[in-house]
Amino acid sequence: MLFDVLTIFPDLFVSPLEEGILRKARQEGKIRIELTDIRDFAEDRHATTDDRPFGGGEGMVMKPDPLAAAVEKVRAGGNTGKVILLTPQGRQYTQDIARELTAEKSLILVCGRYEGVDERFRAAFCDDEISIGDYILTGGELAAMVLIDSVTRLLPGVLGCPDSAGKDTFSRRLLKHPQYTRPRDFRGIEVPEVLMNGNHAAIGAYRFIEAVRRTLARRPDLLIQEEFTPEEHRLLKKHGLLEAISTVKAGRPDGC
Ligand code: 9D3
Repeated sequence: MLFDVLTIFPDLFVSPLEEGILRKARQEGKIRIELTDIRDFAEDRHATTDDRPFGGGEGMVMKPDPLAAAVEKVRAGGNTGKVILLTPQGRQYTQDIARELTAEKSLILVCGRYEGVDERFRAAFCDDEISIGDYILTGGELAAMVLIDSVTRLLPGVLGCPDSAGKDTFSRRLLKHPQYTRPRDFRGIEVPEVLMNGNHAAIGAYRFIEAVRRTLARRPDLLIQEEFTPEEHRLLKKHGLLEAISTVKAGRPDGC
């Protein structure tokens, strides 16, 4: 998959993309990341990419012409994919959107800065607009990296084990059960006995119940759409968790 990234800070991308799984995916040719400095497409001798908003107001707006010229350059270079603008006004990014994007051969990611981009560039060039959540960043660059990271790990052959991409927190809508490794005794706190005796059915049941307890406590919203097998239902009943789950599903996560 090809990611063309348009930014005024291409250097921000260097180190995050050059370590770990992303580095390996690039080396193996599973992804390509091309950085385009929007400033190279500015027309004046000061390489201006932003200007004051017509009508007045705080902050600066990214000029449409350097952005348009940068998109046209990557298009001419062969990227025919969707243009995605990273913006606080976009639809909120989720694992479902990451999965959708794995179907694309290439993408053009436009990182906004300042108070945003000129509306005429947005309307004429952007196919999609994505926000990574309700908090304020200084620009779209970190959001673009989040998107690249989360899409890349889903591509075939990127993770060692073909299952590990799908079996995470957000494939089944339950949080992960608590995990333990050596030592068996850490500062007087021991690993739960059930994990030490090799009874895999008991371990599976313990982990399922702990995952449900955690999800109920921290992310009850995730349980609303979750469905359980008859065996899981039996375990939930045995541990007295059925009522709490019904309450969540009835849309009253506070129990009132
Ligand atoms: C009027 C208030 N503005 C600043 C306090 C709004 C504003 C403009 C530009 C807030 C953030 C930004 C820069 N952010 C992004 O470009 C961005 C972003 C984000 O801030 N949060 C979550 N996802 C994204 S994607 C791009």
